[in-house]
Amino acid sequence: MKKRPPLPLRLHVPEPSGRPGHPTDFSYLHLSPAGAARRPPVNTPPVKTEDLAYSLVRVLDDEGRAVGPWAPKVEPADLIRGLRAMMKTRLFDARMLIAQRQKKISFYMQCLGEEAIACAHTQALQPGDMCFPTYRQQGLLLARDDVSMVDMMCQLMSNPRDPLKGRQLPVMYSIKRAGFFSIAGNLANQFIQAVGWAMASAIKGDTKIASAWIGDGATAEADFHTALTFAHVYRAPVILNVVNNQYAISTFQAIAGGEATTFAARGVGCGIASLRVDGNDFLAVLAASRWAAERARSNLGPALIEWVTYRAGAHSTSDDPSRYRPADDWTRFPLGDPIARLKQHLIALKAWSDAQHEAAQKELEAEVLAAQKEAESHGTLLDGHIPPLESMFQDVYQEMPAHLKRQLAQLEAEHGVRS
Ligand SMILES: Cc1ncc(C[n+]2csc(CCOP(=O)(O)OP(=O)(O)O)c2C)c(N)n1
Ligand SMILES: [Mg+2]
Repeated sequence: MKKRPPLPLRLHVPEPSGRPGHPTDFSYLHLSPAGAARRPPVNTPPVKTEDLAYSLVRVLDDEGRAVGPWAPKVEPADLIRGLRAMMKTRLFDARMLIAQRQKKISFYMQCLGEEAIACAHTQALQPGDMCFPTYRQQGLLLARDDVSMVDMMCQLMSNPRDPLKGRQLPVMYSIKRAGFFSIAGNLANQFIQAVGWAMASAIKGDTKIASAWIGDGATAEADFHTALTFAHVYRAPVILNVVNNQYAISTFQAIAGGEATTFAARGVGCGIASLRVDGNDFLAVLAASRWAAERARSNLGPALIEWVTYRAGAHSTSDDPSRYRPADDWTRFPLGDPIARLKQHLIALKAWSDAQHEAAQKELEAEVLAAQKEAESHGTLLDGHIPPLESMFQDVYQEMPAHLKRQLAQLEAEHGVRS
């Protein structure tokens, strides 16, 4: 018998199902109907969550009803608070995007379409818990009453009232008392930091948990996998959030490994209880976040949650998504708009109305505008109001060493700064 010549080997390179001019085929998402996914007890062993890592936890159905075992017990007042937080986040983003175009800010990143994830998650956390966010979780701050929009805007404008004194890129907030760890531009390190913080909390016998954040693209970094190993081995009290918004700048999520499996399935493989959840469904986000938080708080170990959502806007102000995907892609995304979905639910409950929605929109618009006016009164990038030069010598050492004292004196002599 003649031997068949060996097959030439080839690699598989995933391709997105949509391109400019070609509408995306979203069937790759493998959605489950609302209410279909089961809700296991919080002490379920990780291996028993396998089916939930491949299906999709959803609560809100197409009519805006809350259905199935994940429907959370929640007061309409808290849902209204959540709705307003999402609306405020969207308005804040829209205004800051314009401010960047007006050159008042050097750079901006919106979370358009992803607002439910941060705004609902924050309702499942307690004071003292610590989030290790990426640049797309501004909703964690905007959902809180104790964080000033003016301070956030001053950080974006790098003006003298910037609490971070111009030392961070715009958007890279740091507000410890609000449970918001300093954002780093280096992707994925949030995950190991969060797991380490959670382990320290347990070592101290504290009661605070950590919440780690990462995007679909950044899961391809080694830090993600290191974090999963430590979280699993020591049962660290941490929630591991993977925000799958379908893109990492222009790169489709399949390139980071979301084509033949799910990001949630990474957790199960590492011995971590995992869920894949509709990230545009405020109620599902709240229910899954509570489940994971209770698990972490009860020494039952970490949980990984893949939030399925869509990055409706550009990656950042330096990006133009119409170059690599259909410009109207978001309008076809099957999980819809998180604000519209919660609004529909509240109206169905008779706890909200179109008129109330419109009034809230106007009120929040005025609030964001007033904050912007106040922030701009401290200066923007346009008028060159930056933190004083001598501030770069501050907060570095407890006692300023001799060489820095010399440099500061030199600066004073040359530029007339106060020492
Ligand atoms: C270690 C590292 N590699 C690359 C980059 C450049 N970079 C910034 S954002 C980004 C895409 C991240 O995508 P994803 O993790 O999906 O998060 P998303 O922006 O979609 O929220 C890349 C590659 C970086 N900041 N850090
Ligand atoms: Mg992404």
